[in-house]
Amino acid sequence: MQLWYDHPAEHWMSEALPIGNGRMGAMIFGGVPSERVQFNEQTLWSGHYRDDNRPDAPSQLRTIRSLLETGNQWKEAEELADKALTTDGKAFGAYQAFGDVLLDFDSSHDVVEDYRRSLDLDRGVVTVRYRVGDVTFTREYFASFPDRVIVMRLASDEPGKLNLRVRLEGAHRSAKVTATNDTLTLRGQVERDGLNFEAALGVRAEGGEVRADGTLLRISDANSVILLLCGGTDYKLEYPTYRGRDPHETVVSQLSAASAKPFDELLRDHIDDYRSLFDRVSLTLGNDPSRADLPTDQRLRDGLPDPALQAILFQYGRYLLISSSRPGGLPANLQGLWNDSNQPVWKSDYHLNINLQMNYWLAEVAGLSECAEPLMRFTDALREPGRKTAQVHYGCNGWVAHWATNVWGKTTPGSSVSWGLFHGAGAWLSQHVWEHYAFSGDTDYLRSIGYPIMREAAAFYLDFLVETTKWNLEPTKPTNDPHYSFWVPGKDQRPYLVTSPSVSPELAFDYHLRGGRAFVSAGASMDLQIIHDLFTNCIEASESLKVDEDFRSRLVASRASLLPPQIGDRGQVQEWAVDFPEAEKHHRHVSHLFGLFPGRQFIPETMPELIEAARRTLELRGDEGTGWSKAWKICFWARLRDGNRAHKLLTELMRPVEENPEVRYDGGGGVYSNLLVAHPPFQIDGNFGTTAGIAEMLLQSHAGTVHLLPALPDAWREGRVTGLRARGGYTVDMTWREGRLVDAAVHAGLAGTLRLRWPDLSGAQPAAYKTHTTIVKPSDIIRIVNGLPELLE
Ligand code: FUC
Repeated sequence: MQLWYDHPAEHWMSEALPIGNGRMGAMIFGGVPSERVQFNEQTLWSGHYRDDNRPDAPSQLRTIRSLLETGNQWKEAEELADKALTTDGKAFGAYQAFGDVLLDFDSSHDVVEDYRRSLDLDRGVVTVRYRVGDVTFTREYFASFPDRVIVMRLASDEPGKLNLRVRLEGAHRSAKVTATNDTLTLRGQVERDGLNFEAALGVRAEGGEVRADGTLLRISDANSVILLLCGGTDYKLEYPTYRGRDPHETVVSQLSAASAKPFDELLRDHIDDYRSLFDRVSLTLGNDPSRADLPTDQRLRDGLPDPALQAILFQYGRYLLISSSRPGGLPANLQGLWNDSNQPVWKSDYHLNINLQMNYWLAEVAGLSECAEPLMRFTDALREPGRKTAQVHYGCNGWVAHWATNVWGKTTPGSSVSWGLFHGAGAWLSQHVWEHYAFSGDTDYLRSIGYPIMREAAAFYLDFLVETTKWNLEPTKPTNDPHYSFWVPGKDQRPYLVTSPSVSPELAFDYHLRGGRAFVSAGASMDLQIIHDLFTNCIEASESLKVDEDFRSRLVASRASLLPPQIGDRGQVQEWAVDFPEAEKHHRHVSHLFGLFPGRQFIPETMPELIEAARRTLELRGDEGTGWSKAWKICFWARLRDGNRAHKLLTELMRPVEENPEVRYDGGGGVYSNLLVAHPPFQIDGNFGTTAGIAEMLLQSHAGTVHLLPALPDAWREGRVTGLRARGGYTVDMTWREGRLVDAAVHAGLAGTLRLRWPDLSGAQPAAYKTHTTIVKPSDIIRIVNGLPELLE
């Protein structure tokens, strides 16, 4: 399975091909006669930790809440919140570029033929091949997780043909390069007393000569050349200094260890490691060999039905996660770990109001559970600063985090309440912690790591939630216009628990009484759905662990009092507790459907009204959006079991987008020719979310049932998938033809009760399902052949 092109990349964002080992990443241009390999190391950030919690916040919080309670004082509440709760974000910093490896070949490479640049997803290797006269030159590039280096090999099929200069350039003013006989070293410090960084490039030639010339290396008449790149910083994920040891010793020792290995061994160890993850899942959609022979960018531009290209995009998401998120490292940021700028868009940070979470939606279901380890560790490390923010900022127990974070433990609100006041991030991250257990059944993990994180996130909301008892429940003015009545939760006027203040990520509402537009209210639906999910997960976790009975009872009681999702005048799920119209009808966030996906609150079998309202919400929002927004909508429609609509969104997401660094919020989503998803600009959540969406079309397991092919589109007439994972420890293989499941094997990894659901073969409309329930033990295999289940032991 390959991405391939018949020309070198000109543009970093849209054409270069990414490699990575979960620490370092590189973008390969494949240029001739000059090659640029732009590289990163994921800890290289500007900024630093700063305690910007505001001790004055709790007293103002009381006033903000009372303004929200009295009704129709949205603007006043928002203005005060903007003054009293926000922080200036001065120390936030940004993910940084590290540098470039530059190779300048001699002038014989000015004209080349039979050029091919490819990324082999089956091996995790980029290859560039071309011919100069009768001589074929081949370059291979990969990033090795076991050896912690980026490896490049240049070779020709005739001896002595490689003549080139090798340079190393840093992306910071302070970066200095020094050369010894066969190594270039780059060292510097991020501006304003920031992190120290060091990278080393070791060069080994077979035949010919390598010699230092000032700050570069000259290679003459070599048969082949191996370049090994490694780099690091003195960053450490540890509150509050976030500083560790100087990188020098580690860089030197990693380079010398890798240098001691022959190329073939480095390659073999890389492929073994990579395939141990990648090979777990296979996906075949359609089989038109004529399209596979075309360059990837042409396949995209053609815009023809190309299910096999959709399968490549699915696997590419898995490739990108394996490349950017490995145990011991940091999680994938907004650009994974690829970044060529010191002022990247949104600082290439960790946005927590959808983006970081979306990066990991695929991890468990697509067989890459280990790749989520960085997210778990990162979440765990946010607890300590988050605990302080909960206490100082809100006077609450537990831990809290807001709209975005960095590598410096930022947990306070941002500089504007409009986007920066979203406080559900810690609770939302805790969902991933739970999912890791739901898929693996790993009780030790749950006890020692998962449950403490979740429990503390829940403790925050037990304190933070407010009761609506003393609120103004009456319409402020007798009128039929629902926007005049301030508070009509549940229309039954019983007291509910809500968050206050509260925002629905990045979207304002219009209010009619006194007229105006605001972001801040109480009880935005997303908050309450996230809390519902968190409390449910905590309740189930504490039951599994047989701990914390009292705490569990509190959660059960509070969950029952949360304001439930409301259905508004247009038949939609309300985004806010009041049925406000949204300031932007087609806004990219669809926060109020959290309970549909990634949550598990909206279930077709038990909540048909809410499901219908969710459908209506999506119709009103429309299918357009940024890359990640469209990916989310694929997931939503999959959960609504509408495979054709999910497929429509997938097809639209695969429209080719030209590189343009400007941010577009409306309708610009698509893919670049290197298949990175465009927000625009490039933002990797769209890739990860798409892989998750495709998995969700094929298999679901969030509601206690393993549901096979819940949203198979007509366009995927036949196909096969192996290795998808379902909650409860199952691994699922399926083959379908003519849109019908012909064979499935569900492998049990744990003891339990398997509830299976799959589409009825009759093709009835609306879809009918068959079900089967059975007790399983580890290594049991349940097969469904021609619509009938059998147990293979
Ligand atoms: C969220 C989105 C933006 C962008 C940013 C990184 O705030 O609303 O579209 O994706 O994250």
